[in-house]
Amino acid sequence: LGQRGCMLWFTGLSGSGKSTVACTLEHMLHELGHFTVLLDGDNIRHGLNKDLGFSAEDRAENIRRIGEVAKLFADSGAVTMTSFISPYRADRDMVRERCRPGEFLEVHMAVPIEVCEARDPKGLYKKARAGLIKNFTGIDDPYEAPLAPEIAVTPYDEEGNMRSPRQMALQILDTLQ
Ligand code: GGZ
Repeated sequence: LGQRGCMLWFTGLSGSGKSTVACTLEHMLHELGHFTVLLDGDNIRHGLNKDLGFSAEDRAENIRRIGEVAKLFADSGAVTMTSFISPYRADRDMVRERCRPGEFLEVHMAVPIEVCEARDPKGLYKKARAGLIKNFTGIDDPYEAPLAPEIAVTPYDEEGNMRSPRQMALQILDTLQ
């Protein structure tokens, strides 16, 4: 952490908890006096990127623009968190290559699809299974998991208990500090 700002790039399936954990972590960082920015679907896909859909090309452009915006904030000293599926390794690596060494930290929400689908908070998996949503990540569209993420967040602890969003955020904070 420190004064320089950085980018915490959350990646994972729909329903993996990216936004919930990023939001929890943002509150913790605030408490510690850090300047933070959180970019997610609500403030990006409904605004800057509302012209983009979910084809591979549009997802790539979505991630490219988010990367550029995130870099502006990170270079201004903010701990910048992004919460997007970002399913393609090449798209994430492109953002990483635009960053200073150590600026880009990939946070993999390593939650199995079975768990995400069982949660299905917005009923999107159900719709995708029924063919009502096409190209849904994990169902009929790919998700390329990071090969060497700086931080991997797993949904269960060593005893097999489900971790809370707070515990997951603390795990990330520990790694950062
Ligand atoms: C995946 C989709 C799709 C398709 C709509 N595939 O759970 P959510 O609702 O809130 O998060 C998903 C969000 C994914 O947008 P991203 O900008 O994160 O995607 S990417 O990084 O791949 O560009 C989901 C909803 O949008 N959604 N259609 N086909 N998720």
